[in-house]
Amino acid sequence: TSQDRLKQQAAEAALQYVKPNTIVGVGTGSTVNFFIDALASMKNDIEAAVSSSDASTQRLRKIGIEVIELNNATEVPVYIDGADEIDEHFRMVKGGGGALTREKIIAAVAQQFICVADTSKLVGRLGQFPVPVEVIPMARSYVAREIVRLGGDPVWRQGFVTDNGNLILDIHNLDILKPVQLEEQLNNIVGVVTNGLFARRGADIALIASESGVQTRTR
Ligand code: DER
Repeated sequence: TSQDRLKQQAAEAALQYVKPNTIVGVGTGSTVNFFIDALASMKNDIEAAVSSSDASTQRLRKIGIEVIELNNATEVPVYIDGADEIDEHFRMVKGGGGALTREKIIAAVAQQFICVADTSKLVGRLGQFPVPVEVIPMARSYVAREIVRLGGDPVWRQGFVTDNGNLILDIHNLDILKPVQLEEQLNNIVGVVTNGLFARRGADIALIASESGVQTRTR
């Protein structure tokens, strides 16, 4: 589709940020899959990758890139990942693919977070896309009640278990005026592992593909 072509263009533009002989942080999703496929062209120049999901790990290994544990990575200069939404302040909603916890961990470690997206992900205000929240299974109902108190409509992503063995609640109908504040409120609910608001630590660079080309936005 034309959106796939845009995702591929954004993904390929990210190659220029991967420094030779360094560890590259790799996110999850269909845009990142195009990035992984493009990485094949420079796989001999990559020391190794750290990966945010089993799916990305398998795709990286298939093209012959070594995937190592984050704890064994001396440094992660760049992390390339997609987003479900990104605003003009580089704040994002992520987690549509269910990998938000490991994505957020690698993003916290990486020196530069490079978001690759097609223009449909650009929003004026975050929250149209339901905000995913990873929760410890026994806390699901309690967390759902607390989210209702915050004004959200939590929907259990039934049948989905994360790579960490946890569950996901997707929060609908949030009107997010203060993304950093809401990120912290969600973090403070006992039983929440991670929430999909990447506002406190957003992206540093956004590569946004549209019909007129790939726009590089720097924070
Ligand atoms: O789940 C995620 O955070 C993914 O990065 C998602 O936000 C982007 O997925 P897409 O590239 O398939 O749209």
